[in-house]
Amino acid sequence: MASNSYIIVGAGVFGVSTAYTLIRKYPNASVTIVDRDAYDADSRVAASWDWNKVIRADYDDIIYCRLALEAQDIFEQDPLYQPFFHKTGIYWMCRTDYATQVVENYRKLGRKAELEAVSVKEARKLYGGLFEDADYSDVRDVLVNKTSGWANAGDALKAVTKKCIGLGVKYVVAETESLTFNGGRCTGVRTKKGDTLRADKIILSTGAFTAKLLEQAAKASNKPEISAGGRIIAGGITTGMTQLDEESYKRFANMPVAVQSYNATVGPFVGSLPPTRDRELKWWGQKIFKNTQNILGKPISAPPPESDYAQWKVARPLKEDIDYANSIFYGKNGASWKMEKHRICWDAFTSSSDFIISPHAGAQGLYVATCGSFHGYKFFPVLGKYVVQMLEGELEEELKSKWAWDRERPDEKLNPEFPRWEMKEILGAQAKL
Ligand SMILES: Cc1cc2nc3c(=O)[nH]c(=O)nc-3n(C[C@H](O)[C@H](O)[C@H](O)COP(=O)(O)OP(=O)(O)OC[C@H]3O[C@@H](n4cnc5c(N)ncnc54)[C@H](O)[C@@H]3O)c2cc1C
Ligand SMILES: *[C@@H]1O[C@H](CO)[C@@H](O)[C@H](O)[C@H]1NC(C)=O
Ligand SMILES: CC(=O)N[C@H]1CO[C@H](CO)[C@@H](O)[C@@H]1O
Repeated sequence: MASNSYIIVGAGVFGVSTAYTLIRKYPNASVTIVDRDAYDADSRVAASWDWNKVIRADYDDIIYCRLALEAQDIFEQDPLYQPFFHKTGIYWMCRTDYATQVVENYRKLGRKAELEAVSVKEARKLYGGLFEDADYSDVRDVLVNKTSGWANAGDALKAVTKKCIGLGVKYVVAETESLTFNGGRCTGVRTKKGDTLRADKIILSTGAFTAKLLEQAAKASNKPEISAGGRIIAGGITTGMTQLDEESYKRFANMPVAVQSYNATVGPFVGSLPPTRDRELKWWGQKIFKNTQNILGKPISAPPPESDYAQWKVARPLKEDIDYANSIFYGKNGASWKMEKHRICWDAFTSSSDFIISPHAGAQGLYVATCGSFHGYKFFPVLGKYVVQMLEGELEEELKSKWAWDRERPDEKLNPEFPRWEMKEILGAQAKL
């Protein structure tokens, strides 16, 4: 049974994919997206709004491997997504037995694994020696394949959002400050300006802001059970770009997505993305950080309070993280590159890096669909399908328990990607931004 009105807070991949699925399934339903930024704004805070993102299916977790293959098929075939996908392949410097596990997962899923693990010696010679000077210390093998690539992330998000609006989805630009309740039921959202919007189902796809929003709603309604209570952590990571000159561009234009992976002791994986049409080559850094603040009396990690999350104010120690990333991929080949743009990108994390796609246990009519945990973008074309299954109680058992609001959560220390720094710790004396 379809309920006929939905409010989705947040126009990143989780929210937009949900809106797109709903409006096609129920063309007469009222589907409203509320976001603090216009979908075509020049600058947005969404993690999903980016120059580019890696689209890969090489997961050691077989569930995400299956979902990523499903999503990648759509990126390749659906005319809505296809223009934004670039199937460049991947070059994955592995320090664990990840490569073997990925190959095994493909086999189990009955897919032809167009990927293989090659020795470091062989790998250095691939792609005309682009990665000959990378840091291979402790690397066991390099996973190379043709199936992965990258997407023009912000452009794809804009195109799908526009399509939703064309199909009748309403897009409201407003900051949601709180939620409204009638007894145990969530009935709508209240904006910062004081407007109230109501619907049968309220879906929060608010990314890094989610824990803060839930805290505000808990406080305003005197419902402590609405708090995220440690389930959702906002984490930040620095990205940086250089613009290649014509000559380097020729060399790097057809490069694969490159990844350096480590383990839970050393740190998260670091990546470098092929140049965009503006010849801009991108990295993300190795330092993933929380920004724990006192929010209504509780220590909660959230993006900086500025309306743009202060995402363009990147302090020197974070820029150095990008210089470091450059050095471990390109060594002397990239030593003279000048970094042109830096951004801090904020996402919502769980300790297992699993999404939360679940009814909120604290109120009826309230749902959470977010927590991309730094790997959510690639699932853009399929997220909505699973969110709608969740809304309708039809999510398969395995996904339901993996993405549940209430579940056992593993020790974050076992997760290499989990934020292990405080932002102010990295910024040190320069914290007075
Ligand atoms: C540096 C970096 C690199 C990444 N690389 C990859 C990659 O290569 N591949 C990959 O698959 N994934 C990657 N990810 C992860 C991916 O970007 C995220 O998991 C995903 O985009 C999260 O989507 P979302 O919809 O939950 O949140 P977001 O995209 O952040 O969207 C949340 C939206 O909610 C809005 N919002 C929040 N609070 C409010 C409020 N109170 N009122 C109104 N609106 C509000 C925001 O404006 C925003 O538009 C990366 C993330 C980062 C940060
Ligand atoms: C992680 O890798 C480092 C160096 O590569 C090694 O010293 C450490 O023991 C590894 N940790 C685990 C848990 O495997
Ligand atoms: C097994 C396999 O398909 N390997 C390929 C991975 O991608 C690189 C780059 O396209 C090819 O050179 C390999 O043959």
